[in-house]
Amino acid sequence: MVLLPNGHPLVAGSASASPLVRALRGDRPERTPVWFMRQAGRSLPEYREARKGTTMLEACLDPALVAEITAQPVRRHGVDAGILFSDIVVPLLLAGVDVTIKPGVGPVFASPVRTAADVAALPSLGSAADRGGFDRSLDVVRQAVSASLGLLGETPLIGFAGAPFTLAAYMVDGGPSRDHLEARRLMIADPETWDALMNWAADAAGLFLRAQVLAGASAVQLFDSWVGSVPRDRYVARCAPATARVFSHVGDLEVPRIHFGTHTGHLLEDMKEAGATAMGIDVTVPLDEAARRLPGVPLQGNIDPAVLGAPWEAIEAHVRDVVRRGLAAPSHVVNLGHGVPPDTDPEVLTRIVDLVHGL
Ligand code: 1CP
Repeated sequence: MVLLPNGHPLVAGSASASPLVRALRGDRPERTPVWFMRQAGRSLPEYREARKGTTMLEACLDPALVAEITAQPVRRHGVDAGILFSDIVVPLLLAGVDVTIKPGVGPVFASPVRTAADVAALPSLGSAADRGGFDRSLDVVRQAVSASLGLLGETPLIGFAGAPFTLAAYMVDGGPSRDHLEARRLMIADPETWDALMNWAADAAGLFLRAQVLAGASAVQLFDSWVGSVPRDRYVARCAPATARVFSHVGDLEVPRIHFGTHTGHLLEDMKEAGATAMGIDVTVPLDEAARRLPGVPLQGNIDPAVLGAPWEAIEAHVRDVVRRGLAAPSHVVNLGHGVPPDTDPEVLTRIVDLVHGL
């Protein structure tokens, strides 16, 4: 059994009996759990207020502020989970990579990583055992998790990381890109350099996840948001092994492992195979179809974020349809098919939570 720093067994206590964790383990709790990807963020006025005068990455490194922002959507909407307020590039920053988050744009890297020499020049990560520089720098994440648990009470916290392809898509391109062309080029032109970069990103993400779980996160989600641009054979050969390496960093910890990407209909089985215990489904695959393709696998998703701006009757009909299709899976955590659009009326999200809880 793994013990938390406070001496309590991992995933003991109320959070492990929560509807979220029960559903992620394949159970159907009385209340269907619901949370929203990007539930903490610009759709909330209290978030915009809390973030005033602080850059995104400064905010991610301030444990008290992280806890407050993590708790905001739980307080407001009554969702069944908090997700740590952070970003997929935070472990890269903590490892010593020169990255910023440009408002309205996203992650931007000072030096794109494109050659064997660029990969060799990435900071060493050491291992959790040797308490090297990276492990020590993760203390701020551990503090942020602890502070969040303090505000969340009985509500479980989800830890997360970016999967190696999605991290590499930013690192190779140097920032957000439409089709991740530079990354997909490197994957084909120089597979050795690509694999080395993927393994580095896998260890950074894996150690980040592990730190969150050991500090008390009840479940993890690995975001491979952009891997849908990769054809299946190349996913299996050049992406899945590194994703499996991320999951192996938390494989001995008894927490559910959710895996999610957009436009990944062609990859669902392979993504599950890489080591997930539950799958997040994007809007392009109906949940009943996903359930047929992933027998026995708990599913999460997949309300279309585009419906959030529609009249309530259309939203309600869509949510009911998603929940009905989700009955084909052993269990279902209701979520969106991707993140909350920043201009979403937060009252709509609260109403969806009430609707799902009442069904
Ligand atoms: O409630 C939450 O979900 C908040 C925590 C969170 C998470 C899980 C943030 C805060 N970022 C993420 C993960 C993340 N970051 C992903 C995977 C999830 C997804 O697909 O949505 C990705 C791809 C990123 C990269 C990123 N960071 C982008 C996307 C850029 C692109 O390529 O189009 C952006 C805009 C950011 C910045 C960011 N991260 C988080 C917030 C709230 C913001 C906006 C910052 C701001 O307030 O200006």
